[in-house]
Order: sequence, then C-alpha cells, then structure tokens
Amino acid sequence: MNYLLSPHEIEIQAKAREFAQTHVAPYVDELDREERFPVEILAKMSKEGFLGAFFPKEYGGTGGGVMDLCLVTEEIARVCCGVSTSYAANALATFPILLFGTEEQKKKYLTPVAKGEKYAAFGLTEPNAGSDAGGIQTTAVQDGDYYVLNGSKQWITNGGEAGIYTVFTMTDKSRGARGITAFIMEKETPGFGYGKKESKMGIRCSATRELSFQDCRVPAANMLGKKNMGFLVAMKTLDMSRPGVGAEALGVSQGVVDKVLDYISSASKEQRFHTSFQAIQGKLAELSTLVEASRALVYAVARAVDAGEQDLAVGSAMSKMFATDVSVKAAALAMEILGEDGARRDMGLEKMFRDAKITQIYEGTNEIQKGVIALGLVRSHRKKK
Ligand code: COS
Repeated sequence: MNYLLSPHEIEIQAKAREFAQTHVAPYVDELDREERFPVEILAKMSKEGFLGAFFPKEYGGTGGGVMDLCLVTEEIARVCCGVSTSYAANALATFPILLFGTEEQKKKYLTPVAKGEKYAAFGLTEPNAGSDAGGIQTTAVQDGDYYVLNGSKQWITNGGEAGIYTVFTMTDKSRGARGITAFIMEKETPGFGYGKKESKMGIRCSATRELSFQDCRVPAANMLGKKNMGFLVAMKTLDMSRPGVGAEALGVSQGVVDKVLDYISSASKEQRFHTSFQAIQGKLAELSTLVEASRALVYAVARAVDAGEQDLAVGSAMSKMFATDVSVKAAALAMEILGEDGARRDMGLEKMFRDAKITQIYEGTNEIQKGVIALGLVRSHRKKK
C-alpha cells in the first residue's frame, strides 16, 4: 500500500530496513537466548543517526519526529522487537523533556541521547502503581535547592543501562494525581540504585530493571514543568509515545507476514497453497489485512502528533491497542498457517509470538487503553453538546 511517504521518510525507512538486515538479523537468536542488552547495535544505530531521528536539530537530532521514530522502530521490530524496545524507550524517556523541559534542560539532556552518548529511561511504574499512575508512592521532598527522592520503580525499560532518567514522584500525597512532580535524574546521583535485569518471556534482550532511590538529592532545577503537574507530563508523554509502541507491534506483525510469505513461496509449498488450502489462504488474507490496518492507524496518529494535534489521547491509545492486539493475532495465525513448522524455534515465529504478547501489556495495558478510548470519546462528545 502507498502511504504517501515523503522522500525523506522513504530514505529513513530504507536505511533502517537495510540496517536491520545487516546489523540486527544475524544476532537475533543470540540476543534472545543470552538475554543480552544490544549495546553494540544501539551504538551503531546512533552512528546512523537513528537515536536522533525524533529530536530537533538544535539538540543534536536529525529534525524528524514521531513518524520517523515509528518508521525506524517498525523496521527494527520487523527483525527484533527486543532491540526496537531498547531503542524506542529512549523516545519515551526523553519526550517529557522535549515537551516540558526548559531550553537549558533540553540542551543538557537531549543532546547526549541524540548522539548516542547516553541512553534514557522513563520511571513511572512502581511495584504498587502501574496502570494506576496517580497512585505512585516515590516521594520528593524539597530541601533548599534540591529535592530528596525516596522510593522505587519497577519494570523500567533501559533501567541500569540509561544515564538519564525521567522520574515521577509524589510531592503532595493529599492531592493524588495532582500532587505528582517529574524530575530529570542522572545515573551517578548518590543513593540511586538498580536491580538485576529481569528475565522475561519476550523482548528478552531489552533491559528491564527495578530502580531504587535512597535520599537521592536531585537539583530543583531538574524539575520538569511545574511542581505537582507531573501527571500531565506523564499523560502527554504517553499520548506522544504510544504510536511508537504501535510501530513496534506493527514491525512484529510485518515480520510475521514476511516469514509466512517466505515459507509459502518455497518451491515445495507454493503449488499446494494455490490449489488445496483455501482455509489457509483465508488466514493469510486476514493476517495481511489486519497488518495494513495497523499501519494505517499508526502512521495516521504519528502524523497527527508531528502536526501538533493536541487532543491525542484517544487516537494514540487506539493505535497502541489495535496494533499490539493485531501482532498477537498475526503471530497466532502465522503459526496456524505453518502448522508444526511454525512451532519450530529456528523458524522465529515463536519468538515473535512471545514478543508480541508483551506489547499488549507494556506502556499501558490494553485494558487501560480501552478505558482511555471509551472515556475520551464520552468526554469529547459531552464537550461538543
Ligand atoms: N492529556 C491531558 N490531560 C489528561 C490526560 C491526557 N492524555 N489524561 C488525563 N488527563 C487529566 C484529566 O483531564 C484529569 O484532569 P483534572 O484533574 O483537571 O480533571 C487528570 O488528568 C486526571 O485524569 P483521570 O481522572 O482520567 O485520571 P485517572 O487516575 O482516573 O486515570 C489513566 C487516568 C488510567 C488514564 C492513567 O492513570 C493512565 O494512563 N494509566 C496508565 C499509565 C501507563 O501507561 N502506565 C504504564 C507505564 S508507563 S511505561
């Protein structure tokens, strides 16, 4: 399908596709088996300018936005969703700075990420607050020109690998979601610690760790936005980042289609596919149509973000929910098409199945996305009346 990509977008897509084949594909199995963070691949990605793809030029980026992020993410995820997660987590973590940072903060913290000198991680989720983002318990108490942070975060992508963290804290518990404040924190801050890399069913090479803060003194100058407006910082960030998760799932789905087509097109299978297996043809038709529908939605939302659209919550949640649900369905359909061959580890589909399942859960479960969509629709309908 023709999505009317600009010459620049066609170029970055082709570059990312070539990169994924050359520098990611040979290591997919190894990274998955060894659960090894893909630091060498990320370093090469930064040399190609992919780490700066979603930053303005004045902060070391290439001047693209969420559409460029999605195109790169999709192509990398088509080959390995663990690598694409490690990459796209940098966008999630730096969007709060891009959206709410001062000029000084942007220069200081975005430039090293754009240049691949440091990675970034987004610290919102806690042991007792994932979906309920307003229920976080990490505290930040002012002490002169500093805030003192205490608490912990869980399931933090790029945790421990990142040098820069955007951290959400409670500064006024009595106000719930309206008492949250966001800070930028550096890895070297005394009192900051991180746990062991979690062993996961999918996206196994990506680093997921617990973070801990014990009397961490963070300069008040590192506050993002105003005091007690951190919930808004988090929500606006997630509105901007969710199409990127959609793009990861889309990449997995497209990778699944690639594998099915390769399999069916092999000399021994093609004749039978043409003549006998109409039920199997139906599965391929359904699978590939769902993938194109995901792509249309993800690209449309990415373009809306880049165009400066403000009311993004519903579309953004739809793109995340739809594309991630499709990726699980795509992997399942593909395994049904390939039969027992689909279950062979060396076929790669079972890894895609494991990876796809996680995309439904992270960066806001699909149950949460449904709530955002339904309540957002009702709210905007009420406003129009
Ligand atoms: N943009 C701007 N404002 C938003 C917003 C958005 N996308 N979403 C919510 N808000 C505002 C609301 O308008 C409301 O403002 P007022 O207090 O002025 O009325 C405020 O934020 C609180 O919103 P709400 O009442 O909807 O908050 P809830 O606590 O009921 O729940 C959800 C909000 C569930 C949507 C939120 O907690 C969420 O997104 N959770 C998932 C977080 C997540 O994705 N976690 C994964 C980890 S991050 S990798």
